[in-house]
Amino acid sequence: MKIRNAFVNITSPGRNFVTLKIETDEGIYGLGDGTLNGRELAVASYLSDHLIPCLIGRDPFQTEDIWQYLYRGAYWRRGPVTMASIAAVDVALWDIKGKALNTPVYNLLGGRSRQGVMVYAHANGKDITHAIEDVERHRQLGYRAIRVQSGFSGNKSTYGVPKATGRYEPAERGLPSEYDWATEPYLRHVPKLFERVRDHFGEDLHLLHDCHHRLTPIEAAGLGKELEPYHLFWIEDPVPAEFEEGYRIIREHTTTPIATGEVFNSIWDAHDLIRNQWIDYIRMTIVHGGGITHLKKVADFAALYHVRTGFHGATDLSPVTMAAALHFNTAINNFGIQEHMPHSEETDAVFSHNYTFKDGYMFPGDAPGLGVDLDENLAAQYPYQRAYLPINRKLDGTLADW
Ligand code: GCO
Ligand code: MG
Repeated sequence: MKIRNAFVNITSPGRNFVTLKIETDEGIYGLGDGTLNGRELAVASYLSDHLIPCLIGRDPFQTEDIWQYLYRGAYWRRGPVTMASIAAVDVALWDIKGKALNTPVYNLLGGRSRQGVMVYAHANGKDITHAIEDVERHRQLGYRAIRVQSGFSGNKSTYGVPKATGRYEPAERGLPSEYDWATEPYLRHVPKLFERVRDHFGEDLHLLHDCHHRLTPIEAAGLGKELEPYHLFWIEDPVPAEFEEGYRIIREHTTTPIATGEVFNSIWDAHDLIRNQWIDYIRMTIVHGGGITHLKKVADFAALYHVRTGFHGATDLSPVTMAAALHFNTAINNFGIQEHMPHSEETDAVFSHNYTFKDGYMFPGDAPGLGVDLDENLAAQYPYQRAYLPINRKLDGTLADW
């Protein structure tokens, strides 16, 4: 079998997605996700202008060699644009391989290691009372693990909580909008939030929280300590994740588990964090981490240090990535949890898929390959729309981490 052609699809059914479709001379095709929130067109160009010409005529079964060719062969390694582009190719090739061998991708990665993939949902509210209502709503939907974010006095708006009513969506159309940020009221607020949530729901639920890169190591260490009585599943991205040694300070002070890495794109971003056991969960996922081929190596390395996976799964990761992650999570031994932020109906209509949700677990389905398809006619009805993640400023105007 040979790769005959490949092309990039950009569509915006509620939000932007970049999808690579690789076609073979035997009529089998595969899909890969290359969505990089707010930088979609850079990946599309990297794929169309630089990668696709190198793929034509190659054997799509050679996932390892093609990965090495695109990674080592470029000389310029790593970085989110490069690695999302390589991931799009890699995942499309695994999809082709599964379809050609008539088996779901999880069977190519070791087979089933578990019955289902535990996922966590997002609950949020403009204050603690509304957040508790949203936790209850998700509990009734069957979720056993719930991330909780809430607004607090001292900040007009914050990460994870929609500004107006409606779903929370990370990117907003148009140019970047601006939010304000004050650390002190946030640090006073979060322990109260989890005290109330635990009081209300007891110990049965797994509770998670995303600090979204906003604290200093010593602030995060203090927060982790104050949260210990509420037994969180994790706190996520307590400090900007490229600052690896910051995690050592957090670790020295608290036993609250730590997750990070959704912005990582290489094993070298996580190497010290893992080998020093400064984190418990690695969040780098398939689309931003160079695809299945690279993530398999990362997961195996992490397993040596009792670090488990907790893949990023916000709405900017397309259903193609969700499917790939579910196959991956089904097969590896050191799976921890998977983030699940359901896509809009428009997105699900453009990307029909075989994966399902029931009682807090997701299942990849048994269709050959990944079990996702792209309705190109419907996709064409949703042209790309410029969108960005917001930016964050301290109350005096200083630019801060979003
Ligand atoms: C999460 C993330 C997202 C990101 C977004 C960036 O944990 O789900 O932090 O909300 O901000 O995916 O594109
Ligand atoms: Mg996050």
